[in-house]
Amino acid sequence: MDPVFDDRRLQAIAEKVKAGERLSFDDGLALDETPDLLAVGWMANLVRERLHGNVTFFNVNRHINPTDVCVASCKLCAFGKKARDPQAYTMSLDEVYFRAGEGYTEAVTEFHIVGGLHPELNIDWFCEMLSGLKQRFPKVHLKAFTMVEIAYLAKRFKTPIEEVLRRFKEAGMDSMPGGGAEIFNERVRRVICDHKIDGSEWLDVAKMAHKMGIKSNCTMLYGHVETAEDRIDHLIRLREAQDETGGFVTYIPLAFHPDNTPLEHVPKTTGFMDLKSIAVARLMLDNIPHIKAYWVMMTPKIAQIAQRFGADDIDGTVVEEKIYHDAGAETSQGLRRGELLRLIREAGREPVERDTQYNRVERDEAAFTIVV
Ligand code: V47
Repeated sequence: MDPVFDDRRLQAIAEKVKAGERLSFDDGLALDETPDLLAVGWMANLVRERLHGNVTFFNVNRHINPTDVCVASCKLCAFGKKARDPQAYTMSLDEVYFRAGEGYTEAVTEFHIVGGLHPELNIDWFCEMLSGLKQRFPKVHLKAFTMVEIAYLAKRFKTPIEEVLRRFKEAGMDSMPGGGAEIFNERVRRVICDHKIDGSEWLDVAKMAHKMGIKSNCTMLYGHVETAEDRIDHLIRLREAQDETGGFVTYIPLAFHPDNTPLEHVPKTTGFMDLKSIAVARLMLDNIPHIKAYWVMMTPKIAQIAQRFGADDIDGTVVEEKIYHDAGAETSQGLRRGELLRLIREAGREPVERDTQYNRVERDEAAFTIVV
């Protein structure tokens, strides 16, 4: 029997959700603002099970951050450093290949590659990095560069965005991660990332990539100075772009971690808000196939519960994450495959290992008692 909600607005939204109708901006706001988290979670779970049944996806991946040198000074970030900072680093190409191969087993199916906006590393350098990685690890999917990095390289080296994307695709870039979207609202961007491309430019680069056959993810950074209206506006702008291109594969809400950033005074997000962000996204983003509860950011505990609040993905083993750990994340640097399986199974879901394009990866489980 369906539950009856005290909040009349939620009852009307639930009818729309059951009928598979698109939700409006006002519906989104009502979902974001209600304290009835269980009602929102119930609806999101309905949609999630309609789309993916009982399956929770995970992958076996490694993050590579070739440099933390960044010309931008975004207040949200604890990762980027100025070139003159003695603690800043930039890997040589050999170091990138070494890092990629460290602990490499046949298990790794994806390298997630993002870095700062380095003033010296040029388009050729990145092409060489991509082709060098492909040569050494031909079976590994290269999910590389945010829209922000692409737009920066285009501007810095006076090359059209389309040309940068074309060259990277030819060199081996298979798809793009969803970072750098933050919150599209300009007032908020001026506070948290005033040196970054604006929201429309982020969307334009994403749409161009999609039209060139390069799929990407998308994100939203929440829990800083944004309002509920800003969050729903962000989701609707992603939904509109997706109507146009169909190129977003997965949406990942990212909770702001204030430690070691100029916004250190901002309180950390709560479990309530983290779960709400997953559930509202599942309901609003009716055209984006997957919602990821990124355990590094939400903690494995919340990412596990999120599997019953709209999420169908928990990300992967990750291995050596820097961006969140520089901002005070207390989660570990990587999760073992067995631990991911335990989290998913305990939530009553069936773990399915996927590659970046959500093809199932078949494994001999017995071979995974030690590695990864
Ligand atoms: O672009 C930076 C955010 C993003 C902080 O596509 C911060 O599969 C919180 O995009 N507190 C990088 N967030 C992470 C990212 C991502 C992660 C996992 C999977 C995928 C995917 C993408 O993290 C940045 C920025 O939006 N970020 N600093 C901070 N202090």
